[in-house]
Formats: sequence, structure tokens, C-alpha cells
Amino acid sequence: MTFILALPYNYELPTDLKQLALVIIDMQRDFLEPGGFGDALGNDVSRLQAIVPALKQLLDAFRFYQLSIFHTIECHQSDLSDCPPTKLNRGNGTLKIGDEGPMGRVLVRGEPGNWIIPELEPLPGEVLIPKPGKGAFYSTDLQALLQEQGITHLIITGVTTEVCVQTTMREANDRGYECLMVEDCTESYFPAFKQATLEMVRAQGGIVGWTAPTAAVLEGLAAAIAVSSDKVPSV
Ligand code: TIU
Repeated sequence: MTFILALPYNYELPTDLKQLALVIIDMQRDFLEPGGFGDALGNDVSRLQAIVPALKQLLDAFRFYQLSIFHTIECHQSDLSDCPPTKLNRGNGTLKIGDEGPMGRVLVRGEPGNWIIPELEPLPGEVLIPKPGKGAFYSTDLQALLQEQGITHLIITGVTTEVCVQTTMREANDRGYECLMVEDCTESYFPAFKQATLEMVRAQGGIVGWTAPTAAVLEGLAAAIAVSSDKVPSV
């Protein structure tokens, strides 16, 4: 049995690592760069850049081991028909969803600001889930794709911790997925909210799941890969 050293206790990896996927939530310019949606909501977007190196390292490891990778982007169709009026009108930001900003129309699919930052852009073969809500399961193909690929375990990362990342992890947990949030691969505009989220998902014996730092995930993966290659019959 292989596992990741995690809180509140070890996270068991599936014997077949094809059942494991990395989920990267909304690492898009709209949240990480000035002039996007995050900025328009009054946030200091520079805070989120801190996780990029660790997340790139984790992404590279999943690519190296040829494990499943899912990227999401929060976005709306250009006619905003998939954006409820409540979401459109919420807040007193300088720019609303659909308005023309410095990086194109805010949170609209296909606009420059809506795309993933260059360091973490998906490669061919990796799945992109466009999502109109905070959670990645709402109004998307995510669950069907996970089922189709027999995925049962999710390593969850991205921004922002207490909004789209936590919502997705809760949705996944309710659907029966074993989820681990990577502590240094998720960030919030509010440090206290990130800390609270990490504590609340792993409280009560892992009521929503597990948390662990990147180093522990990489160690667990390396051990699991070593074990699975031992099992390959020699010729
Ligand atoms: N505002 C904020 O913290 N987050 C979002 O609107 N979307 C995501 O978290 N991706």
C-alpha cells in the first residue's frame, strides 16, 4: 500500500494510479493578473502568483508519470446566457462579468484574460473543463469524464482556496471521490481564509478530505510508481 503523508492522516493512493487525477482549478489570468475579474472585485491579485512554481512542479510530475490531468477555467459564453443575473450583478467592482477590460471581456470564454497563465497551459491530451460556476462539477462534463476514465482519487489545486477550490472539493467529496488539497498549490486573496479552509476540510477526521504539501505528494507518488513498476512482470 502506498500513501501520501497528509493531514489528518495518511492519504492512501489507489493501487492503479490510472485512478488518480490532478485537478488544477482556474489558474487563469482573470484571477492572477491585474485587470481581470479578481482585480475588479477589489483583490490584491499578486498574492496568487506565489503558488505557481510548486504547482508547475506538481504538474510536471503528473506529466512525467503520464497521470491524468484536468484543468478548469471559470468562464461564460459571450452572450452571458450561462451567467445567472445574481452572479452578474453581485459586488460593486469596477468591471462586471462581460465588460471590456484590459485583458478583453471579463470572464468570457476565448478572451485573453480568460486563458490559463503561460506557465501552466494545458498540453494536448490534458482535459480542459470550462465551468460557469464556482464548483467544477456544476453544469460541466467533469463527472462523466472521471467516470469514463475510472478515476476515484483527486489531487486538488488552484485558486482561490475558499471559493472555487473548496467548492469543487466539496462537490467531489459528496460524489464519492477521495480528495486531497495541496497546501502550497492553492492560494486565496485572504490568507486567513486559506488557512481556515485547509483546517475545515481536514477537521472531523477528514470530513471533506485530506491536505498535504507538494513535497509529500511528490514523495508519495514516487513511492507508488516504484511499487507499481516492481509489479510489472519481468521477461
Ligand atoms: N473571487 C474569488 O475568490 N474567486 C472566484 O471568483 N473564482 C475562483 O475562485 N476561481
